[in-house]
Amino acid sequence: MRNALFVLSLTVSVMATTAVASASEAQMPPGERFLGVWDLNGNGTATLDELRTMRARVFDSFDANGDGVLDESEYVAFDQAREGDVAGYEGEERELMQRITDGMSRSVSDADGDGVVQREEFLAGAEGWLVDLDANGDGVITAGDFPD
Ligand SMILES: [Ca+2]
Ligand SMILES: [Ca+2]
Ligand SMILES: [Ca+2]
Repeated sequence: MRNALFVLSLTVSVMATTAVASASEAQMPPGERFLGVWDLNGNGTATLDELRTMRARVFDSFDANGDGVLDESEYVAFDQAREGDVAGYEGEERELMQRITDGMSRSVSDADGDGVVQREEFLAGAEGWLVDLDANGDGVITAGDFPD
């Protein structure tokens, strides 16, 4: 069941055709895990373009009926997947992973407050997400934005 895949392992799964996140992947520090998925060209820097591109893939994989909208029921599966990403972490790492995944929550993503998330709304959410995670304020996400 595709929607049960961990969100932060999605690209890894798609690209490497591995089915599920391994235990070692769940133990990876959140920042490293984030970049492993969202830095699409693997140059150590996740740009706004990469966040938008990857968000489109995440959106499409959870838009079960393909209508370009993530509704409440589709968000149930998405919420479960993000909870799966947070599970296994403790303390500060858990807080960081929670913060990363909360950036895709329905409450954050539903900018116009109509209760559902349109595809473009979800892609546009990449901007605020980047600003939130960009601790050193250089406009991109790198290892330097996460605690050692
Ligand atoms: Ca990159
Ligand atoms: Ca839908
Ligand atoms: Ca940065």
